[in-house]
Amino acid sequence: MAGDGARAHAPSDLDGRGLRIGLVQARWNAHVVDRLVEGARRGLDAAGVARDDVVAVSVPGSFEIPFGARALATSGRVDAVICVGAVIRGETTHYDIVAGECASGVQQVQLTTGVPVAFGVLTTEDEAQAFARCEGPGGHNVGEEAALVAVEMAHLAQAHRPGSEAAR
Ligand code: DLZ
Repeated sequence: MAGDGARAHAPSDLDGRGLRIGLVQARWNAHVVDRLVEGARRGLDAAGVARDDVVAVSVPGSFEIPFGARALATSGRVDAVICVGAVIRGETTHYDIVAGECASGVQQVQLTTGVPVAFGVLTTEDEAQAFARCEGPGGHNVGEEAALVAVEMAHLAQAHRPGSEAAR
């Protein structure tokens, strides 16, 4: 299991003001996912993203997350998308399919649309592992981390957009 030292800490000067962020939330394992959403919103608040600039949608399960992410990414309404969901092996007979399709679908969406998509989807052996990754303020919360990733990558995408200073 990855310790704290293995996590990619976000730059301390992340500034999300003016960014529009999509949030895709799966309804399966809502007791876990709701905590990831809280974490994601905490991260966005901390980065200065305005609450009105967050476009949230829910989808039935993690298998549908890539479709939700693509809908937002191609809408022209967001600079980046955060996905949150929880696939728990103990409760999911086709865990590998749901988790694998979700992850590769999300990657495909960001690479084909050019809109960054942060992967805040838990894939764990059991519920205890899931709860350890969606803690409250000050604790480890993958949703919060994904929010900061979305802000960082939105800036990267903007900086390298054709016609931008860095793209010349
Ligand atoms: C069907 C299913 C199962 C068994 N387990 C999970 C899960 O642990 N986490 C999750 O997000 N979704 C699960 N799903 C639902 C699928 O993601 C999907 O919604 C259905 O297969 C319908 O396409």
